[in-house]
Order: sequence, then C-alpha cells, then structure tokens
Amino acid sequence: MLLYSKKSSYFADSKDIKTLLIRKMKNILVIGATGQIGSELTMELRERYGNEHVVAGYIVGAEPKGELKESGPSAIADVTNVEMIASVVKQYRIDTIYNLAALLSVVAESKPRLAWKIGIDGLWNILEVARENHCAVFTPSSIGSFGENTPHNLTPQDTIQRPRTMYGVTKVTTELLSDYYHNKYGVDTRAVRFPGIISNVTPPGGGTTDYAVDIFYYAVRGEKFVCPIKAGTLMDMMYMPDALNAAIMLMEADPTKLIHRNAFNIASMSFAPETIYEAIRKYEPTFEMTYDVDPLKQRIANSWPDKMDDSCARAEWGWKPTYDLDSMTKDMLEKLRIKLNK
Ligand code: AKB
Repeated sequence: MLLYSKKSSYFADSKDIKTLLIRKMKNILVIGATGQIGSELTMELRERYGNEHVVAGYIVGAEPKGELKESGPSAIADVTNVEMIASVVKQYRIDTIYNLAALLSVVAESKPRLAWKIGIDGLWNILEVARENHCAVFTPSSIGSFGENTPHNLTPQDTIQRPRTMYGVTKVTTELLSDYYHNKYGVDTRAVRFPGIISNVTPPGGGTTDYAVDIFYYAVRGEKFVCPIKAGTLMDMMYMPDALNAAIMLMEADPTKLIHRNAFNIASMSFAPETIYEAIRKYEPTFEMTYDVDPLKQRIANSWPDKMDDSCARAEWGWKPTYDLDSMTKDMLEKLRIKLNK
C-alpha cells in the first residue's frame, strides 16, 4: 500500500508526508443524524467532504428537517435492522460510518434493555456490515465508561472501567467490541470518550451532563435555573465545535500512528455547577441559580471522572481543543440570544 508506507521512495521526495498520510473518507453515513451530535456532525462533514457525500441516517419519527434535509441525501437507517444498514451502505457506496445511535445515561437507566438493543445489538450489526463492505467505523464512548473505582483526577487512558450504569456497561462493551472487530477482522474502528457536550443547536435528551446546556437557555431567557447536580461536582465538558473536530480528526488520522483505538480520552474543560454559573454571570450579572439535587443524576455524576488525562489523543493524532470555559460561554450566549430572539 504505497499511500500508507512511510518507507516508500514516493514519500522520501514528498514535501508534505503528513498530509499524504491523512485517511480519506469519500462517502460517509451518519447514523443518528438528527440527534444532538449527529445533526451538527452531518453538516460539518458535508461542509468538508461535499453535501452529496454525506448521508443523514435517521429512524422513523426522527426525520431530518430544514437545512439538514435540504442540503444532502438522507436515508432511514435503523441500527437494529442489519439488512437496512447493509442496503444503505451499498446504495451510497459508503466507506465510513459514524454510528451515533445510543440512549444517554439517565434514560438508559429507565430502559436498560432498549439501551443494550440500540447500543450493542445495533453496534454488532454496524460492525458486520462494515466488515463485509470494508467501512471504517466511529462509535463514540463516553466519560460514562468509567465507574466509582476509576481514578477520578486525571483519569488515565488505560485504567479501571467498572461502571454500574447500563449506559456505562454499553460504552465499555462498545469499546471492547470495536477493538475486537479491529483485531480479529481488521475493521478500521476508532473512537473517543466524549465528555458532556455543550451546544446551541440540538438539545441533548436524558443525559447527566444536560444541566450544562440547560443553564444557558435559562440564563438567556432571564429565568432562574434550578440545578440538579450538587455544587462541587466536577465533570469533563466540551463545546460542540471541538467535539466535531475530534471525531473528524481521529477518522482522518494516520492509522500507523494509532497505538490506541477504542477509545481515546479527550478533554478541554472540567467544571462544577457553581463555576459555570459564575462564568455566565460575568455576561448576565442578574442570572440566579439554586439547587434541587436529582439523586440518580448525582449518583451517576459522582461515579464519573473529575477530569480526564487526554495525553494519548494529543500524542497519537494531534488532538487539541480550541475552546475554554470563557470562550465557550461567550459564544453560547451570543448564539442563543439570536436563536431565542433575546
Ligand atoms: C450523558 O450525560 O449521558 C452524556 C455523556 C457524558 O455521555 N452527555
């Protein structure tokens, strides 16, 4: 394989070896394209790879709308239906799948069987289709893949992963199954462990970190926010543009540099409720917050890292976030004021 051989004489003469080693995605399927991450990832991929090369996969009842619908192809792609996934992959000659189908942590606790069906039975279907059709696969893991006995401060890349939530169980299984398909069948599986993602476009639903999105809507509407997470509870968070960049950078990365695959710790900021509250008050000085702690959310939050060590992602594929708490807060408030007409 000339393109990936560092020893080839072709590269010896090349001025920009790094650029040539970048993995190219030609036709991409985003499964869960109407969800929190999927809706923005699909648009970002269309911007970078061309509208017609990125298929928005959705399930009945969650159809794409507006720009997402108008700007490129879309197809029903239910992860629980292996024939359906195979047929979409063949029809659009897909070489890369972003598999974002999952239930978030809180809702997965109330529907554990469904969380497994979508997260793991669904992943098995995707990996089988990928194996037969030579696709690369990105299936995100999460800070939820860690548990109470994981070191919480600067959580290492390789460490104890014994979560007690169904979300965590599916995320650890996702990592293991993705590595299994890579090691056994050579499927190009790659993933990151996402922190709580903060965005002003599609709201999350049923997660433990959702408070860090909701708080901005309350601040912009001029309403008091009641926080379900206790003061002092640290969790990793990330602004959506950095999360999208991580997912795309990793799938474009030179495979010869990847020591790890499923899944990389990535981090950009870690904060507790009172810290984000103060960051917002810098721009909205009259904003008020009180606490009414949700026991389930608090139990889940307590079991997650305070802050992850992302040095492997930085070393192996050049991960580097752009936003910190202040620059994210400023941008979120500006965008939401426009969105909510405030
Ligand atoms: C959740 O809170 O469930 C998600 C996550 C951190 O994976 N946002």
